Amino acid sequence: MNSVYIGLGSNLSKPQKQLNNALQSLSALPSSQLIQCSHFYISQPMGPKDQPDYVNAVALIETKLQPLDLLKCTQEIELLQGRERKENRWGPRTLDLDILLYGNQQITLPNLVIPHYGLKKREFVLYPLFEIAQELTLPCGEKLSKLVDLCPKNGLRAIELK
Ligand code: ROI
Repeated sequence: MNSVYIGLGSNLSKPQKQLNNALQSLSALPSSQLIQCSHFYISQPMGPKDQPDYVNAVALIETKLQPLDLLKCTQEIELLQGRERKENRWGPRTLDLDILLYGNQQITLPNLVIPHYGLKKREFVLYPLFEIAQELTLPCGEKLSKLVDLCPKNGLRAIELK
């Protein structure tokens, strides 16, 4: 089994519902188990500001799926939840699933780079990840706690559970 952290993000079509649906789908992946998910967080859009705030979270799964098979599955979930190909790179989206970390592996393929390139700088990835993995050290040897200390929160806040 491999421990894999997945970043979830949405800012269209009821973002919290999108994340809940995605977690449901992740929990149903073959040869996998959903172990944990962070709180949901409201975050300011990175990129153009003329789009709604995002809801972000990070989930931990244990899986026997190989990285590219897992990528195929996460892309399928994105498409099932109305992700459109025409969405521009920095524009709003119904669902983003990013494979952030796959065990301690470093992977560089044309369609898959792990650790995810945004991981070290993005508050909406670092803080939810830190919530569920306080002792984590990245494959490059850097401590997650150090990266979090260096990263401004930018107004990021956990959504209150009702
Ligand atoms: N901004 C935030 N806050 N959260 C995201 O998940 C997110 N995803 C994106 C871009 C457009 C870069 N901005 C984001 O893809």
